[in-house]
Amino acid sequence: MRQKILEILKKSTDYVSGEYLGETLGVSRTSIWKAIKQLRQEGYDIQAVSNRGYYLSQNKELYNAQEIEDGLGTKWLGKQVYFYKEIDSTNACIRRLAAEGAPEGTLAVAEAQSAGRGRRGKEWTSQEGVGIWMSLLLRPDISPNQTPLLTLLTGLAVCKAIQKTTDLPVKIKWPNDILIDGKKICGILTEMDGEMTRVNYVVVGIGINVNTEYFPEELGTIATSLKIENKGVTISRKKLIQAILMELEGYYERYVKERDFAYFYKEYKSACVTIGQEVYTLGKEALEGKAIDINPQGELMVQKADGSIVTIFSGEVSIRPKKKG
Ligand code: BT5
Repeated sequence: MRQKILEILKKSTDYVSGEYLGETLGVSRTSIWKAIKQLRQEGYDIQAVSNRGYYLSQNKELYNAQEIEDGLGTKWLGKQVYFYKEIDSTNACIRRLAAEGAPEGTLAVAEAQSAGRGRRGKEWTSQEGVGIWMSLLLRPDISPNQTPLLTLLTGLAVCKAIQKTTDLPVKIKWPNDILIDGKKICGILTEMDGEMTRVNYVVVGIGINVNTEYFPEELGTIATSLKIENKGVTISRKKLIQAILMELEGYYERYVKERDFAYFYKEYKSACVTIGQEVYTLGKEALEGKAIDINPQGELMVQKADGSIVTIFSGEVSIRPKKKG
């Protein structure tokens, strides 16, 4: 009933009487008043004036499950939303929901994360109220070694959605970062649960600095937010989530159907900032060279100083800053 009341109030430019609401929804005026009180507790700014009724002020945008579901144009992705004021990590949350049998497309969103993480246990700073911290549950019928491609598709979807919503010059740093002018605004963490040859489920975690104004010192030079880059103009998190889900649903359906990254790699390449740069990786298989291309399998091709070409399927690649002067 709360949802129906909200729908009516959102459409109306004037007060709506309790009597009208009661009649339309087939309930008593007391039930309407109780529902209104609950909506107010959830943060909706509803004014009540005797003899006139109820009026919803829509100056302040709310961010909750209902608002994300409202106006979401997808067929199945994000149709079941779990929303938390604070959670450890939305990726961990989706794992728990997946273990309980949650359906494909389930979305977890949090205002804040107390243990947001990046790859290999690195910390992901998830300040309250200013970012998109969300994870999706996918159950693709693909082999485990194809799952890194889901990171690339997600990156592409996020990039497209930001471009459509803001016009900002976003680029992808292969494989999982989205940057503006070299600074990170989004990271993607894809985790898989499965066996050697079978995927049980995949969790796609997306962290976006949307309306962040200040970063902790250690991120100051490497991170930025859409708001900072957008001349201080606040960006709607719910609209951005809806745009991302729309883009991603399209890419994912195509990928799972065709099982081929070749359909996307040209688009990915044109959004990718890594190509043409000097790059290096650390760790056991450390290497350095020039990123010369991305192949139709989504792998990064790196040419070493001796001219040989190595392909990297997934992992951490750093871009060597250009020398000044
Ligand atoms: C990532 O890891 O970039 C993946 C981040 C995924 C976060 C989402 S939020 C929702 C979901 N739930 C989770 O718990 N995680 C996902 P990686 O490439 O390993 O980058 C981690 C590094 O990024 C850190 O070591 C910092 O240097 C930097 N970093 C941390 N917080 C950041 C932020 N808010 N903005 C930009 N950079 C950040």
